[in-house]
Amino acid sequence: MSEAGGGRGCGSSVPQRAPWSLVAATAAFCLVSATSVWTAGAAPMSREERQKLGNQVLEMFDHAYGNYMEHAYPADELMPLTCRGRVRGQEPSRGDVDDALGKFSLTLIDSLDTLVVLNKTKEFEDAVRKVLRDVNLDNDVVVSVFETNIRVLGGLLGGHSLAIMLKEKGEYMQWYNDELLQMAKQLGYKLLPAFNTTSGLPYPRINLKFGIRKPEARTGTETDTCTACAGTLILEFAALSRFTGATIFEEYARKALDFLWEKRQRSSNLVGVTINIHTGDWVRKDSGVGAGIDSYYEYLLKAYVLLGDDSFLERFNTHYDAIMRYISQPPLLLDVHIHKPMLNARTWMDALLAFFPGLQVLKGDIRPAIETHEMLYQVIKKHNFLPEAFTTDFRVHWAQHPLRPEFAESTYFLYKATGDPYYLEVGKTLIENLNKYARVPCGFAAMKDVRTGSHEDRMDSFFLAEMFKYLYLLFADKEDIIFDIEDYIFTTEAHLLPLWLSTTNQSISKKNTTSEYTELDDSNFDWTCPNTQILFPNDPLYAQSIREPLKNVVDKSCPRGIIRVEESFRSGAKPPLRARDFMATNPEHLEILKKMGAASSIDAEDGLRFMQEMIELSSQQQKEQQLPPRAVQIVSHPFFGRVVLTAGPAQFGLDLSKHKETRGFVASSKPYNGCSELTNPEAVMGKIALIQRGQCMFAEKARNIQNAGAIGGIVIDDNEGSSSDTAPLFQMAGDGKDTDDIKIPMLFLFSKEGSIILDAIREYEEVEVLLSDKAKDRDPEMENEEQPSSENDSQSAEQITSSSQEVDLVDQESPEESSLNSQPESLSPADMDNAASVSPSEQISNPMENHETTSLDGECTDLDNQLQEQSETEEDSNPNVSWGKKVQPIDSILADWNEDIEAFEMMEKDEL
Ligand code: DMJ
Repeated sequence: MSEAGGGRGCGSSVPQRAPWSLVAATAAFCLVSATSVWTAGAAPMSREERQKLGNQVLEMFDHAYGNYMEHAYPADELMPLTCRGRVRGQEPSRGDVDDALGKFSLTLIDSLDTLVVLNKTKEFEDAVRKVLRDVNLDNDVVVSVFETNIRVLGGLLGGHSLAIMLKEKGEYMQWYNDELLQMAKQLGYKLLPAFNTTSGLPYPRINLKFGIRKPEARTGTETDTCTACAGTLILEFAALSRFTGATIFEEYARKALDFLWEKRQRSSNLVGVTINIHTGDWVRKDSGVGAGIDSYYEYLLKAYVLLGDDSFLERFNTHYDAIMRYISQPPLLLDVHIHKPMLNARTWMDALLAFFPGLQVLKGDIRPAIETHEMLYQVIKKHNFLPEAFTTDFRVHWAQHPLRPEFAESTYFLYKATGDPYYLEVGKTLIENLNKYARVPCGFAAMKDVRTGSHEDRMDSFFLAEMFKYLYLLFADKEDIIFDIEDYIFTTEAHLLPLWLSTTNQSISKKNTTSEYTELDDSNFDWTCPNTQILFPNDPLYAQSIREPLKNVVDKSCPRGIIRVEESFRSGAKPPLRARDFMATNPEHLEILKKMGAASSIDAEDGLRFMQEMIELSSQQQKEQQLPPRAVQIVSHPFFGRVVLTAGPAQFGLDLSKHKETRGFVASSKPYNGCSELTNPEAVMGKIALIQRGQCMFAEKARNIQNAGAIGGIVIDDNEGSSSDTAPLFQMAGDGKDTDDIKIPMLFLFSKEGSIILDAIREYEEVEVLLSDKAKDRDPEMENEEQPSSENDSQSAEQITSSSQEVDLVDQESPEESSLNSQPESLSPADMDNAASVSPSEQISNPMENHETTSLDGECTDLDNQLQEQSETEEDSNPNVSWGKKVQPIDSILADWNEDIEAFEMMEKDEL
C-alpha cells in the first residue's frame, strides 16, 4: 500500500480543481489501496501460493520469449507451430492483421518493459542493445499507424522510461544515453505524414520508408479509419513530445482527438466504429466499447490522468454516461446505433471489450466492472478462453482466440481495487488454461477454435507485452518489483509511461475549445477516484455479493430476457420481446408483434430491432446447420497432445461429433493420392491413412483406404503453402451418390497443417494422432513423464523443423514429389475435388467463411449441463481418463436448435 497515497485520501475528497499531478497520483493510488483493506470473503491466497504462481508466470514468459529469440528473432513474430519467424512477404498474407508487422523485430520491442517488470534486468539490458544494433525503422513496408504507435512507439517509450529509471538507480543501464528515445523520435516523425488530412485524422496506414504521398508508398488512398485507430495516439505522442520537447506530436494527437469529439453524435454522445478521414462522416454508425472504438475511450481517461487536462475527463465522462445509458445492459455490453441508441446493433459481443471492466475500475465505477468481468469469466470457464465473439446467450460466434490479454488486464485492476482473492483464483485459472491448451513445444499458439482446441501458427507480440505483465503483477507484492509501479500509467499495450511527464513541457497548447469545459461540474469527480474505504464501508464481501447472482449466468441457465430486465423490473414494465424468445404459438407474443410499429415510437423501435434480430438469427441458424471444424491432435512423443491442428470435416463417413474420437498411428497411402486400390494395404491396415488431395473425389479416396483396412483418413491439401490461417476451412462433400458405405472418419488438412504431421513422421516415424470434434486434455501420465521445459520443448520442435528437409518420408513416393506431380492433366468434374469444377452436389461447402463460425455448443440446455457435470465428475474421480472420456451431448444440442427452427417455420406460416 502506498503510504503517500494513504495520507491523501481520494474519492469525494479529491479537490475539485486539483493540480493534475495530484489527481494522477491519487488515481494510481486508488487502484492499490484496497488490497490491505480486505479482511474477509473468498479464502485468502497465501504468500507462498502467490509466489509459486508468480514463478510460473516467469517460466511461461521464458518459454515464450526464449523461443521467440531463439527461433524467430529478428523476425517480427514467432510462428510457434512451425517454430520459425513470421516475415512479412514470406508467408501468405493474412490481411489487415499483417499490418502490425514492419520488419522491425516487433516482439522484441513490445517485450522491452515486460522484462523489467518481470525483474529480468540483465535480459532487458541485452534486449535494448539488440534493438539499437539490429532494428531498422526505415523499411519499405506498409504498416498500420495505430499498431505501430501502440506497439513500437509505445514499446520504445516504455523501454526508455524504464531504462532511465534503472540508470538512475545506479546499477544497470549506466551506458544508456536516450538511444531508445531517439529511435522513438525517428519513428514519430515517420508517422507524422499520416496526419496530412484536412480533418487531422490520420490515414490508417503508412509506408515506413516512403510515407503516404509518393507513388512508391502503396498507400494513401484509404478514406476511412476506425475511431480507436485515430483516437489512440495521445499517450505515446504526448510522452514523446514531453520527453523530447518536440511539441508537434502532442499537437497532432490532440487535433485528431478534438475532431473525433466534434463529430460525436450530439444527441446520444456516442461515436461510430469507422469514420471518413476526409469528410468526418461516420461510415459505420454502430457503437460499442469493443473492437474499433475501445482504446479511444481508454485514452481519454488516461490522457486526463497523464496530462492533467480537464477537457479529457469532461469528454470521457460525457461518453461514459452515454455508454452506461445505452450500451451497458448489465452484465452485457451491447453495440447500439449512434442515432438510435435504444436499438441494438448486434446480438453478439467481441472479446476486445474485456478491457472495459479495467477501465471502469480506473473510473471508479466498480459494480458494473465486477458484473461484466464475472459474465466474461463464466464464458471463459465454458470455453477455456474468451472466443473472439460470443452471442448474448453465450454461444460462440467467432471461435478464434489470439491469446488476448484484455481479460487478464481487467482481472488485475479488479484485484487491485477490491483486494478480493477471488481474482487471484481467476488469474490462476488463466495460467492453467494457457499451459494446458495453448502451450506448444515452441511457445504459445493462438487458438484457432476454442471449441475444438485447435491451434493457429501465431503468437502475437501483445501476448508478451501485456499478458505476462498483468499476470505477474496480479500475484506480485510490492517488493517483487524493482520499481514503484504506481509511478507509471499503462498504455493500451501495457507499456509504462511515467506520471512525472505531467509536469514537464507544459507549454504545449491545450485544447483550443477548452472554454467549453472550464466550468467543471462537481459530479465529474464523484467517481473519478473512489476511496475504497467508502466503496466497501462495512461490507468486505461487496464484490462477492455482486458476483453471486451472476454465478450461473452462462452455465446453468439461458439468460433469455436478461437484457434490461433490471430496468423493466424497476419500472414495472415488461421487457421487450426479443427475436430469440419469440414463439409463434404464444398469443401474448403475437399481440406484441401486432403492436410493434403501430402504437408508439418505442414500439416502433422494438419492432425494428425485432426484425433485425430475426434476420441475424436466421442467417446464424443457417450457418449452424453446417458442420463445425474438427481437430487432429498429435498425441505421441514428444507432442503428447500439445499440438492441435484445425481440420475440415467430411459430409460422409463416421461423424466424430456423435461418436467417440478415432485414435491411431498414421501411414501414407500408396498411391499417395488414394485414387486407386492401395498397393500398401499392410502399411495402412489399422492405421489412419494420409492421402493427398486431388485427382479424384474425396469419397473415392475414403473407399480405397477403407478397403485397405484403414481406420480413418486425413486428406492433405495438394496446394502447397495453403493454411487454415489464411484460407477458409471447408467440408469435404460426397460424390453425389450414396456414401453410407463409408464408415471411417475422414478429415481434411491444409498443406501447412498437413506438413506438420509429415515432418513429425520424418523425425519420429511412429506418429499417433487423435481425430475428434474437440481436442482432448493432454495425457496426464505422459505429461508427468516429461515436464514442460522450454529447453527440451524447443529442442524437439527445432529438430522437427530443421530435419524436415533431410529425411525421406516413410512412404516410397514422398508427398512432396507427389505434390509436384499431382496436378491433373485436365480438369473435369469427375476427377477433381475442387469446388469450382464439380456439380452442386459435389461442391465443397464452406461454413467457416468470414470467420463468423457459429456455435455447436448447447450451453443453455439442462441436459447439456447434466452431461457436462457427469463427465466432469468422472474425470475428477479418475485423473487418467481424460483421453476420449468426455460425453458429447450433441443430441440435446440438435434438439435445442430444432426447437428454434420450428419456431421460425411457424412464424413463416403466419406470414410475418
Ligand atoms: C492490443 O494490441 C492492445 O491492447 C489494443 O488496444 C487492442 N488489443 C490488443 C490485444 O488484444
